[in-house]
Amino acid sequence: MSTRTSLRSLAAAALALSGSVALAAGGTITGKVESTPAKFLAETVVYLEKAPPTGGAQSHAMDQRNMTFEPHLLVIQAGDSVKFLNHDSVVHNVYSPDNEGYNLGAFKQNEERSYTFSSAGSYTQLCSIHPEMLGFIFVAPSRHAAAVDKAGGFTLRDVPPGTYKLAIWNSHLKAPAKDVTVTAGGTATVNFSIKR
Ligand SMILES: [Cu+2]
Repeated sequence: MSTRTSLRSLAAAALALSGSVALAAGGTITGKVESTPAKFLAETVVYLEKAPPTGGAQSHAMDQRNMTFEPHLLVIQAGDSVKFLNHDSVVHNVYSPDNEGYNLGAFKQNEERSYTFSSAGSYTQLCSIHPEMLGFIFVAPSRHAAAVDKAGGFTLRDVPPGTYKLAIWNSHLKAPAKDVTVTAGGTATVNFSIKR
């Protein structure tokens, strides 16, 4: 084989490889959740039940502003941490009775506390000083998890090809998990109807 030919075939192989890598990037799962009653729709997460964790730990933030937790629902991956902020002029507390539970004490404006979530699951986010304050932190097994949008829509991107159980979490309602098969570059559509 001449040097020129082998270089040319090397370039062709590299091109083929980069093409297959782009293709292997994964597929998309999209769909819509219908909620009965509709008032709990915002408190819904769609996630892959058994998927390996993706990437390293990340840091997120949940603010306390105008006597509410913002965002109302935060979706993270097990091992991630959340910084709790306080932008109100009053003292707030941060605690959850769920799973391993935590209580980060009371802290005033512009102070913050951090917590690392080691176990997957849903955490009701409460403030002991203001019982009307309520938020949720959903700790998913992987980053293939998303809160639904205002219309109930969701999209999980870059899912490695394979067959999974697509599960749904809601603060009050439920629906069984569904099987979904993801192909490289493909889009699978899965809809849910959640009720009591
Ligand atoms: Cu408070």
